[in-house]
Amino acid sequence: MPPRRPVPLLLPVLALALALVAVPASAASPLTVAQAITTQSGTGTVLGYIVGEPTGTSTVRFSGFTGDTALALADSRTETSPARMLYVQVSSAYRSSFGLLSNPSLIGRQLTVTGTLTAYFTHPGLKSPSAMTLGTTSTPTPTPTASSGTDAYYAAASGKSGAALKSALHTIISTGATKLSYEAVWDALKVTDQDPANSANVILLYSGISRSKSLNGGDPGDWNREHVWAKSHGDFGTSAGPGTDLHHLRPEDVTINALRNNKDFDSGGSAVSGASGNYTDADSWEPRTAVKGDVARMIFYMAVRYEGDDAWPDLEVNDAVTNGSRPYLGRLSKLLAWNAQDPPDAFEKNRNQVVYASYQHNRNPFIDHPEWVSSIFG
Ligand SMILES: [Ca+2]
Ligand SMILES: [Ca+2]
Repeated sequence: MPPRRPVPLLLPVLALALALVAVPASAASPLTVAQAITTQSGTGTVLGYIVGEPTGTSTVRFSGFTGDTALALADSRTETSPARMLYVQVSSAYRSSFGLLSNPSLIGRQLTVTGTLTAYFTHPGLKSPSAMTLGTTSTPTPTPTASSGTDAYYAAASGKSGAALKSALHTIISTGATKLSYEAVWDALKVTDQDPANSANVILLYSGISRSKSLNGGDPGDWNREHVWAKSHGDFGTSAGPGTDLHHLRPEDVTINALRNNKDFDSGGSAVSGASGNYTDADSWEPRTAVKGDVARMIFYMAVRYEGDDAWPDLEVNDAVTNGSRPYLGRLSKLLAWNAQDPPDAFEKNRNQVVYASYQHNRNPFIDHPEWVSSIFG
């Protein structure tokens, strides 16, 4: 090839010209939240994740929102430090679409906002927005950053295995966890289990049916709150604690929920009418293939979360299907196999993140690290 002499000369010139153009053109390349925090002057466009509702200079509400007038943006969906958040004023024109009281499911969504970069609540902020646009997806893409983003959360478990890992995880997921009321679980499930294809609906766990959020209740055709760890196994009821723990509560059709009853999990039985792919016999329930791993990881979470060091029984997994009201749930060998055959997907990962960021502020470690199941229970 002949040498193309002008190109090497032009490239630095072009790069310089682009740099000069790009700096003031904030619309072309939005600021990160970190950049916006240090650039508190003029008009700017910022891209970040909606993580909460500012209530003071150094306080942000992550659930139970009380107003539509302000939201907090961060560069990470899992950010909990207000110091790394930008406080955004939601002016009246935007409140019905972007206020968190009216739209709690916006937590975790990406937002692009243009406005005046100036203090709000005596905190780095953005006021008088002239444009607000949501990102295109509410489901975090399962990128490597999703797991590397939780490294700090699991730091105390680093390098551990077996009983030591279980103990470390128990401390991590119990410390500072928020307990919901049973009533609050209704609204939470409408967010955690929202149908990604229809924001008016939730996905029912066993049946896989997409059903209107407004059909929550106790009548046939309604959906209700299924305790995947059956609440009679330890008899923990529905006061704030294991009976209201979102990590194992899922929407399910009232009739299907009653059929599952308090059975342990195992393979086999007759096909369940109204819940395709599920099987049941006198003493066990086999969930559909797509949620077998989800069920297993919920059960393993419960066994680690509840260790008998609080007001609640020590829940444990065993290989039986005749546990009745004892604080055990089986069958371990099947749950281990299901965890391996059905790894976490985007829906399950998103759910874990929403429970963490918006409600309980604890995670299911086995969704972030399914390999820890065999280390502890294998
Ligand atoms: Ca699954
Ligand atoms: Ca336990």
